[in-house]
Parts: sequence; structure tokens; C-alpha cells
Amino acid sequence: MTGVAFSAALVLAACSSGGGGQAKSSPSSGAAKAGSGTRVTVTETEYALKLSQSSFTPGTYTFVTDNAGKITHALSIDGPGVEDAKTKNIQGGQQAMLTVTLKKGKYDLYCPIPGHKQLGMNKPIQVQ
Ligand SMILES: [Cu+2]
Repeated sequence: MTGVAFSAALVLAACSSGGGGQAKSSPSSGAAKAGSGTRVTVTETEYALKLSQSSFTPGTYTFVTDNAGKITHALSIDGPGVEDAKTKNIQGGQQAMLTVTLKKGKYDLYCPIPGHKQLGMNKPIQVQ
């Protein structure tokens, strides 16, 4: 048995020497420091949401919400670990930021102004 244990130790040593510079992070909640994440631009108009990127991996994101429309909009995000995260109301031509930590799963990005989601301001994303 000593021979087996010895070669197992060798394999472990070989594995651990190759990694190098792995950053460890442990996000425990959806709350994150404002402005600290990967920036994604959300352009809002009547009545649509457009994202600057469409594929997401788990991590912290700052959604820079740009109201390019004429009336008041906002951005709300719902999904695993993120509940009721939203920007303040954004006047036409103004911007607001929303920072959240996304995990694997499906999230809904939408405008929380009554009626707007139903009119098309709704963008589901898949984090994987
Ligand atoms: Cu809206």
C-alpha cells in the first residue's frame, strides 16, 4: 500500500503546481458595493430594454441604466439571491446604476413602472 500512497501524493503535487494565481472570492449575498462590478449598459426606451451584452457568467455586475426615452423609467432585477433590486426612478435622458451579484440561473430585468413590463420592457437573462 505504501507504493499506492506514494504515487497518489505525486499526482497531487503535480496538480497543485500547475494552477497559479487563483483568486478566491466568496460572495454570500446579492448586495454588492455600488459600482464595483463588471459594467453592463442597459438602454431604456418606450418600451424596450437593450443590454450591451447578452451572455453572463456568475459574478458582480453594475448595470448602468441609460434612459434614452422621453418618460420616466427604472430598472429592476429579480432572480436567485437578488430580490427587489432596483434603481430609483430615472427621468428621460438620465442614468442610474444598479450593482448586483449574479449566480447561475435565470434573472428578469424589467422596468418596474406600472404597465411598462407588460409593454415590452422586460429582458430575461441566463447566467451560466
Ligand atoms: Cu419604463
